[in-house]
Amino acid sequence: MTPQTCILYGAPMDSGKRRRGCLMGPDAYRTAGLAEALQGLGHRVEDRGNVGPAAFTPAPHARLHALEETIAWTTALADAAERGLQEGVPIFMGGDHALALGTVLGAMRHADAEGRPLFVLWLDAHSDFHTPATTDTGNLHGTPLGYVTGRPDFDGFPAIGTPLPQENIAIIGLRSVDSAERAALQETTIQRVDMREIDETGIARPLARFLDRVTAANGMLHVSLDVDFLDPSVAPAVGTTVPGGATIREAHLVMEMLHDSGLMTSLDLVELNPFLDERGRTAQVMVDLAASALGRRVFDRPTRAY
Ligand code: 5AB
Ligand code: MN
Ligand code: MN
Ligand code: MN
Repeated sequence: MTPQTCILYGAPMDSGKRRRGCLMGPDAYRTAGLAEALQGLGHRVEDRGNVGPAAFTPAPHARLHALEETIAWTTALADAAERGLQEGVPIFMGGDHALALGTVLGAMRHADAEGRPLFVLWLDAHSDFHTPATTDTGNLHGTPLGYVTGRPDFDGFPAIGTPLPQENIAIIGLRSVDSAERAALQETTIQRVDMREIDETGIARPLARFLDRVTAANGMLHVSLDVDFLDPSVAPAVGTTVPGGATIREAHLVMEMLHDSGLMTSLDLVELNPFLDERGRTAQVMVDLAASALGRRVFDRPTRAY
């Protein structure tokens, strides 16, 4: 296995939705031993501590929750991601999924500078394709894919430059898409893999199809792993559980295939809410999945029960 420089950033962002607790995520990953797990695989690991939002002035807003704070985080995380990518594989320990507004933007800037296309793999029950104008809940953790693809109404957010091409995105694990998102998604070329397709064909085939496209384009690959990609029975610590999610086996297979591909250039671990966890089991599952994406083999898996 090729040793890599893994750069850990805590992103205790909690402004992407109303239910609190994701701000404890980074410490849960540290407690569950993320750095040690990656070091144990032979990687160089640096924990750069926590990122914080740029300065902001909160303003009351009728519909959107914590808009100014979310924009301030987006600015700071885009900078961190762009810098981290110059030095290694940045791994963002979230924090809710609104953090990807920033991390994907930073990855877009970096890929642009490298003259390479960026691809994004979104592992999630949800499509997170809203805009500030279409979200019913006002929770901006449901908007990052809308933002990076250049959908309208992201007033006040950093300008994205050239939008991420739709055909460079795959969303795997879908089983909860709002009607406004569905209507918009159907007009796109985003590769959408729902749980029915996974049940019918397995998860490896659609993933391999996507990874082949990344390879063919010599692309960089940002992976965004939402805890609710997993079934709530194995990953209860998330505010937006949806039954019928990926199993431990499916999730590890995805991570192992990512490692074998050698394509992953940055990673988000998002939506862990340690306040909702059971003796740290969800944090532990997420650490194990990150380790699989960085080279842990099936026979290295601990026998610990989650
Ligand atoms: B997550 C919902 N579509 O817009 C909304 O967890 C849920 O980052 C969004 O995937 C879930 O609020 C956002 C109902
Ligand atoms: Mn999400
Ligand atoms: Mn989700
Ligand atoms: Mn969620």
